[in-house]
Amino acid sequence: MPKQIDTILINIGQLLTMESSGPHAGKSMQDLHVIEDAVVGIHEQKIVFAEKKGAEADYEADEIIDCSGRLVTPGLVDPHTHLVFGGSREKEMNLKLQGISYLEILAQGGGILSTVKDTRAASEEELLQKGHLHLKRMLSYGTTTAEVKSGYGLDKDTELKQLRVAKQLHESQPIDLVSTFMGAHAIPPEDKDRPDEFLDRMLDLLPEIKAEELAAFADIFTETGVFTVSQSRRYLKKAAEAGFGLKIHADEIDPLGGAELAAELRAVSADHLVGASNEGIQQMAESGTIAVLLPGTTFYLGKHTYARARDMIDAGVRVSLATDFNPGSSPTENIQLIMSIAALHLRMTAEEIWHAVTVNAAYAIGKGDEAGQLKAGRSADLVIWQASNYMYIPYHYGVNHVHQVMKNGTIVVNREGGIHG
Ligand code: IZC
Ligand code: ZN
Repeated sequence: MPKQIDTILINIGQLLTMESSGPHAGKSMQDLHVIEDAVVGIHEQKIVFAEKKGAEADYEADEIIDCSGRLVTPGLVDPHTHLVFGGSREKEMNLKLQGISYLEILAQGGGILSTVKDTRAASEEELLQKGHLHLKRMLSYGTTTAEVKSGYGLDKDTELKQLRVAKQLHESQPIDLVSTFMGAHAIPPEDKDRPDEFLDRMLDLLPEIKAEELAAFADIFTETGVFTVSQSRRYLKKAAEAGFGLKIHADEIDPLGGAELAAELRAVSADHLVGASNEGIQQMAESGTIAVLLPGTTFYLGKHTYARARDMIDAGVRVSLATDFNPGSSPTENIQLIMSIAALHLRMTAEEIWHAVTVNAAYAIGKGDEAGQLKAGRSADLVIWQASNYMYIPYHYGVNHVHQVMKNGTIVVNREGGIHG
């Protein structure tokens, strides 16, 4: 008697299961296992099998999805976003054209601080509606799990408001969200001359955030004109003591030693790393801290020096990629575009890139056991692409290659289209 299950995907041209017992480090990111002519079985929201054709022989399904030779991969994981915010910053584009830098705009009370003003003024309802719009777009590009940071409040009420909105968003739309408390994103104008007292006030929020289960991670912007390495060390140590996983905005613009700090504190991830030193890279390889690279931000800031992904991979670092979706330095929900920029400017291969947006990204947000891989028992989160092979996605840039997105066994995005490549 065949076993009855909900759904079988047949005629998969290429299947990437990304099956792995941990994040891929360094050169092993090149080892991509591709199954040609594959099938995937799904029952009660979970994967039953994801294998070569033939595995379906013992099963019958209520629904057959014919993939007609398309590529199928795990749902993508975007491990660094700032997607809950008020307002937008299109007016800063002209300032950039005049040669005013990101940190100069911030020092003049714009940049992050302009979004802080708008986020403080926005109601919870407004933030929710806006968040829904952005998440709908992220999902349409194939993202089924994402991280989201607070940090546009910089006061108790607004930080908690942002985190509560993120929790409601997690519960009310398909993308699974992991929250990070980033009260240490900038120094608000009212605390301009007392950054340490400001950080203490943000640390005081940790017990409440923990009790309400509003965030799993704490993060800080370690940068010139924002927080120093020693302020960051003190802050993150307290956050770790309070039970939070650690993330750091490290060496984004100026090389301050953020990578070394991340390794020293055994942070789960260090993000940006454009200016990371050789020592910092080596230490991250040893500590297992995942590098979350954000090349869309470098591109959008109009810079020509990108994070040294090749050196990181050679040194054995676990590398991941994210959009950094935010209203200032990376206004895009499109992780496929980031995959193309990673190929062109980080010189990462397609094989490395697929690890960076699935399994490694999931580990970077503490979800390695749940997301980023297709294997029996896991949630059926997957993308059916309008392409026949995995190399095609970073290659044909700036457009959306999604055919269908499945979340927990249900098709949640359906875009008609042919097959490229
Ligand atoms: O709103 O500018 N780098 N934080 C640190 C950001 C970029 C987000 C922003
Ligand atoms: Zn960021």
